[in-house]
Amino acid sequence: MKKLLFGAIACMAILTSAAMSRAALVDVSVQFENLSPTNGISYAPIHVGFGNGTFDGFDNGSVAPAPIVTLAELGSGADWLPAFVAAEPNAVTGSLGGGPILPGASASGTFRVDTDVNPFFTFAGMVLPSNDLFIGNDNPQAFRIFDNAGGLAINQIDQTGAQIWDAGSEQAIANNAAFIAGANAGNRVAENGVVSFELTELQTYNGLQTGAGYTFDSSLVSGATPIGRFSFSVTAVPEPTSAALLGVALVGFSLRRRRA
Ligand SMILES: [Ca+2]
Ligand SMILES: [Ca+2]
Repeated sequence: MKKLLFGAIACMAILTSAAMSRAALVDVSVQFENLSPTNGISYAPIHVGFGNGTFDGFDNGSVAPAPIVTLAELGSGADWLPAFVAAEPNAVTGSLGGGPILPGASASGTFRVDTDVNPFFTFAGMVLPSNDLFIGNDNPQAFRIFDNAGGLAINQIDQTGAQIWDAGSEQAIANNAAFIAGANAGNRVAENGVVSFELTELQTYNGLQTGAGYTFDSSLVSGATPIGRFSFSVTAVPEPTSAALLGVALVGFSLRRRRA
């Protein structure tokens, strides 16, 4: 009987320590839908990260930092993603979509995130066509996706036309714009401005053929027009370590029980 009691206590101790050491890991799926009307705006791949809320990629009213400039002018996350990880070595980052995300289309990705370490979501993506327009969150703590229990605190983030930023880095000249047929996006004329909300600049590209073949129409996108939506869903990560421990504990328990 003593052995049985000891076995039960040992079993509980192992299970308790397994539960306490458990990281709050989830697989979070992120989908970005381009809600812009047909012939409205498209997007370059959307770059995202889950972090601790300290990486701040840009500020409204200030000169855009270099990583946001390359992202807003050419759609690339080649500077922004490393800048995120340099600021937050434990952040989980990635990109949604491998090419332009056209009106009505979606792009998605799945990320393994420790909800205790990286509860905040940050995003940045170039608006197409444009010279330096983008969407993104100025405040790195604007979207706390996970609550303290590791559940989803936010399952959707909506964007409208009024939330489009101008990086203030490149003048709006259609011949130098990305996603305009025949233009050379590698050319640029410096704007020497600051980051600001900017919607009217889209008129620069009206009536021009986009890289996807449709003719762009800025009148389809007003400040209130839904232009994008992030949706989140989570799946718990199986825990091989605690499952194995549970197995060992149960075997030990039943052996002791048989002997007693
Ligand atoms: Ca900021
Ligand atoms: Ca500009």
